[in-house]
Amino acid sequence: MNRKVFKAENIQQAIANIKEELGSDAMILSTKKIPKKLSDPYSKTMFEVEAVLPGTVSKTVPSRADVMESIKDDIAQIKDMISIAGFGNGMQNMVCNHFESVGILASLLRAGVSEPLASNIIHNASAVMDDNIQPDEKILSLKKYVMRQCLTRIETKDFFSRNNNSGVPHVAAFVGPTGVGKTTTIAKLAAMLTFQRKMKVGLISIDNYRVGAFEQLKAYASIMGVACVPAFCRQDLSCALDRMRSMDMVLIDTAGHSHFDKLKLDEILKLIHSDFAISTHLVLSVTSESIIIKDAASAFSIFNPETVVFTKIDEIKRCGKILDHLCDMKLPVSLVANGQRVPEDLIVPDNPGLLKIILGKGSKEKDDVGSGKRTAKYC
Ligand SMILES: Nc1nc2c(ncn2[C@@H]2O[C@H](COP(=O)(O)OP(=O)(O)OP(=O)(O)O)[C@@H](O)[C@H]2O)c(=O)[nH]1
Ligand SMILES: [Mg+2]
Repeated sequence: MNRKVFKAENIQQAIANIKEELGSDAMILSTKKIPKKLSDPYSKTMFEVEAVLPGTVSKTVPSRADVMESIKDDIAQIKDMISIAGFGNGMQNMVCNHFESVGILASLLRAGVSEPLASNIIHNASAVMDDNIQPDEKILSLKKYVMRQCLTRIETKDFFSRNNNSGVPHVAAFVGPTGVGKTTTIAKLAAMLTFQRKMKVGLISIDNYRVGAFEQLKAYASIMGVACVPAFCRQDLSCALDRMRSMDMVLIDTAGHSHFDKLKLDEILKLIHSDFAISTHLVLSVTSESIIIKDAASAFSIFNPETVVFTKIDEIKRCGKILDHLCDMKLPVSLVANGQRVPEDLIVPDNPGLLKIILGKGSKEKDDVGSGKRTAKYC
């Protein structure tokens, strides 16, 4: 017999046995981990290594393509192990306890999901997995459970789909730190609502802080043929809303301020949160450091935002941190902006679409976990 399977408690021992029996020229065809039987407390985890003598490979191996495929898989697994080895001990323990999770865990980490969240997801997914499942099906099944775990952590809301049935326009204000893309997102959204959803849209700028802020919004509004007015005090805002009462949707652009500037945030809050029924939407750029996003989300929570908008996903390679932020914020995502082009670069994601965005970047081409197209449009 040319091919032989060697069983041992570890790979090194199996290789030693192969060398002893087949000689040091023997070629390894495959390796497999056989988990210990849960029903037998005395059973041990074993490894199976399949080996063959060199001159006999072509007769025994079904095809060269199969061998190449198996080598590719092994290399991919080694790469995954190496990438996980760069993380803390917690990750390595996780892999030891859930050997089948190597590839999926590496995908989550490569996508930018934090170590604690990635291990929590794998842990929960493994816990609900059927123990009696065949080893071959384990990886596929684990992927399915991991996707479910991720989906339970995200929520989307097509907030701006509502048409005006109530007789009064829905008024939505966009708040957030400086330069995150509030004005640009409003321009994109106004175009989408006007031209795709056939809604009557009005724009109001209450940004009296930055020079040229109103002109920026007005320029977009003029191109679209949409009404746009400034409002720099409560009376102005009241008049502006009165003028726009026949609209379906009124979008309010606010001034960007540092999340540390409580006074400025309070000024905006006083202006928009009093007699007016205005929903707020928090705009955050994914290019900001995670700690800044976290602090900003906390500071802007005084506005009690109904949804969050993530911008500039085109500027980063890995969007996994969005999953971490959604776990903290517990807000539905209404929009995702993926570029500077107005109106094209705006996505209204559904849950699977958002998950593809979150996990899509950084994952391997053929990996099921997050194989979505980065710039897929969901409008
Ligand atoms: N790459 C990229 N750039 C974007 C995106 N959204 C907005 N920008 C750019 O970000 C810059 C700031 O955009 P604004 O819309 O002015 O940001 P803002 O939040 O209104 O800024 P302030 O009003 O000053 O707080 C502009 O150069 C936009 O073109 C996006 O999704 N991707
Ligand atoms: Mg602005």
